[in-house]
Amino acid sequence: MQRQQLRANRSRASKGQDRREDVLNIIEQVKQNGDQALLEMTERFDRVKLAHLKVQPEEFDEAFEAIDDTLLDAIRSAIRNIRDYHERQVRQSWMNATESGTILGQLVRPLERVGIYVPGGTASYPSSVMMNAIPALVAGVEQIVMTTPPGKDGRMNAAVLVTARELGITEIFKVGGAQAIAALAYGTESIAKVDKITGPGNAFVAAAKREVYGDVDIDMIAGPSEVVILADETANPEFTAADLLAQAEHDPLASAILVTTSAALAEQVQEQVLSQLEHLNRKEIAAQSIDQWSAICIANSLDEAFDIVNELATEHLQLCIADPFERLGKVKHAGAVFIGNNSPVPIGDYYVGPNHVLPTSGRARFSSPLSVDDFIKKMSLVSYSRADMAANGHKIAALAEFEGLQGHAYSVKLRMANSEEGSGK
Ligand code: HSO
Ligand code: ZN
Repeated sequence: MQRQQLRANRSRASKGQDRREDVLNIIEQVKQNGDQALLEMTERFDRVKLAHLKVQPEEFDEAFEAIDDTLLDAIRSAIRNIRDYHERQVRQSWMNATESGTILGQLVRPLERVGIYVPGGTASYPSSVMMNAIPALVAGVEQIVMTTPPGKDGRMNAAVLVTARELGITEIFKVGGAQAIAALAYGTESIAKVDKITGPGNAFVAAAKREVYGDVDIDMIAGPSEVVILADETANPEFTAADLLAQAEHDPLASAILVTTSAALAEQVQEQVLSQLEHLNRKEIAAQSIDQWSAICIANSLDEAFDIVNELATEHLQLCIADPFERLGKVKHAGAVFIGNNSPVPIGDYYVGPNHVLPTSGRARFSSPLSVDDFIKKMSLVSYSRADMAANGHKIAALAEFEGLQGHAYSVKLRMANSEEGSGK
């Protein structure tokens, strides 16, 4: 595969996303008819007539009964690890006082109300609940509401409900698609408007998020999953192939790329991919991703391999090379970097701590994993001292006068006069 083709790889993110007309229509209906519109659309799109939009207390009990102890234990351990990791991201407010008595600072505040969208069907993942809710909880967000489309029997994925309950989220509504995004953004009788919407979704959800952005904040719009594995002759071909397929099985549009300095490894991985593919339950999906969006690149040197990796700015990067920590400085762009033989992407998808919501489609050039920072905002704080006003007021007034804003200049000059007379504080 040529470099140019690799670059074209990014364009797959925009495939099949032309839903604007339909979405605008849905948003309008939700704005006008609120809960009634949600119930009607759930009947039309999800084929279920609901008695309640909101998940009822007994549904949580049923969900706990439906899942086995091993899964519950795994959910609890994952929550603990992810919480520990995100707690390290918390920013403190700060204030700094100078000798002349001026105090400057930055106040950190959590968002008040956040909406998390959880997709339905086979992509209704408890891990998505953890990855979106935990940074919000750690940031101190007090109100978290979740929406997810119900199954045809009117129920929700039991593990999703259990995970939400373990996190203390009980405000959950059975509504999906663009109508859920509209409800979160503008509010209905039963769903109060939020400040920010996060979480993955299909093309309708992504298009709706784009439309409501500005009225509320949104997280980044996720494209199909990607992995780039940079491997030398020390890498294990069987592991490498399994890791490529673990990404490919996500989506027919997923991309799994091996960049290697070893022609022998390339050959072995190719064979392994084809044989392991046969054993996957999502073989058809993975096969499409492998055929259309995946590649094995043989680089002439490790430096060239890193150039390719940086050009791809991939969501997940695995470094399966000798002395990876010594070469880490060469990695410029990736959503998350996994190092060594025991660090396949799924450990990060589920368990060890970092967030699995990562920049895709080359956006790792300029954006970061979902984090506590996405659920806070900052306010500036200024308390200027009389001494500093007396010393610097004329400079501020000069800037204001240059901009033709006499009112600005006057408000400063008044203080200067005040401080010269020595009255006031
Ligand atoms: N690899 C996906 C996250 C995920 N994997 C969820 C399994 N479940 C996007 O980074
Ligand atoms: Zn995954």
